Amino acid sequence: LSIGSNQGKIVFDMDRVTALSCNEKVGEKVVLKGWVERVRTHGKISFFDLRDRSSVIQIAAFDDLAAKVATLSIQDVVEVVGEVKSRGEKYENPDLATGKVEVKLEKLEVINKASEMPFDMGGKELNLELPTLLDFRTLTLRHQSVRPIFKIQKDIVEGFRKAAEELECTEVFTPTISYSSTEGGAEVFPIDYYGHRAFLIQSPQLYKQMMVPTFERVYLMSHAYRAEPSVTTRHLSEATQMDCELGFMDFEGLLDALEHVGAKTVMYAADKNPEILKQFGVESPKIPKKIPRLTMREVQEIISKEFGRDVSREPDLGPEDEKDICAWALKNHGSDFVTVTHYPTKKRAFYSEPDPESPEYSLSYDLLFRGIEILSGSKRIDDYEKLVEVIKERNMNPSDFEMYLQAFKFGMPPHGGFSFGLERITMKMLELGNVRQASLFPRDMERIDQRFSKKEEK
Ligand code: AMO
Repeated sequence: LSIGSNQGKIVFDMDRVTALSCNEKVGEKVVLKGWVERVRTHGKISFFDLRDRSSVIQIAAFDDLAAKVATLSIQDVVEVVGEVKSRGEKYENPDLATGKVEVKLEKLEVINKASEMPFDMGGKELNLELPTLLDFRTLTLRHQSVRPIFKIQKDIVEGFRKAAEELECTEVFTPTISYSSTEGGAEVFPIDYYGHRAFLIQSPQLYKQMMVPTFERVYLMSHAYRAEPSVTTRHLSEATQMDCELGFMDFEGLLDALEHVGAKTVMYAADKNPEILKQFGVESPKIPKKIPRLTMREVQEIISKEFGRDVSREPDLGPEDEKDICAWALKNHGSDFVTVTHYPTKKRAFYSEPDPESPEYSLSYDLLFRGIEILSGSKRIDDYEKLVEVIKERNMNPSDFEMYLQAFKFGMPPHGGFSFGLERITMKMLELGNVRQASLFPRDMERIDQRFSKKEEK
């Protein structure tokens, strides 16, 4: 391929080098471009940290140039010309990927000036309350304590994609505007679609099932919208789901598949980012060869016995139960994962297949990770008549599911699947306190980018 004036060489800015590449350029004159992260002035000597897409590097300035550096503001966009120098052992910074070198400034140009920061952006940590962290999102996303969250998130996606490809799934791209609600219930955003009623999807569920007769095995990444009626640390109104749907699978096969994809996804991201785990003070996930698998009722028995809370008659697991059973799995099985199966049929979405041996429980499962559900799924009802029946039983109208039901009318194999919540995995991977920290621009009932003002709410 030879596109553009560089004849296909992947260098779009011939003169410029990246911060990280300076490790190999001691003694060379370089041009760097980026953002000012931190400025330190000591009279005739000034230093600043320059950040670009690769890393951060220290720029050292003397005399007149030191005075010019002293006038820089944090987040100014600058161009630097200088010579790469070895720092010498005494001045090395082991915390920095470029810590053995620095650039001796020869020329400094401010490309675009930044306004004064509303808070201190120069420190290692950003000590801000969550609302402020989100109010100034375009600023805080640049900070060294926030940026890595989204680096590891990108690797979680990469790991998921690799694992799904190993299962011979084909990636598909499905719509987020739907004729019917997906999961049922009240948590759906209706929209006005050219004067017709439509909904934002609560999950890509119906579309991934419809793709089984086309590709047999599919995977996808999709935004999903839930009109969550309350503010919690684990719910977003717009979340990212990573889904698989697999044809000709039995229940055991589905459990094997979800555990394989789950383990591969988190381990891939952890193995690729040991320095980020270290920065956040967390360990790599512990995933044994045999992940503990329990039915929901078994979980309740363990909780009643080991934690002294009688939850045996509860219809579902609550957040406290998820925490407790994960603590139990870590202690007894050295596992950060627990697979829980057989949730009550009534508690699951209409498409979940009841267990033929005891139909009040479904062939469903959740995967818990470090105290929270990160995945959910089930074997599906694949019989057309049965599906129409359950839709009616749940007071929904089969005519709202016309396209979906069409797929079942014309040859649907036994199948099932699962869905991971990307932000939830990211949150637990780095042990963040709130799922909003794992979303670039989180939506909840109190904000879309900006907080809804009190006046607007009235
Ligand atoms: P479920 O509703 O459990 O299942 O969603 C799947 C996974 O997506 C994540 N998730 C969320 N994350 C943040 N905020 C939310 N509001 C939110 N809702 C869900 C969770 C959850 O485990 N169609 C089924 C999946 C299937 O059967 O294949 C479904 O959507 O990590």
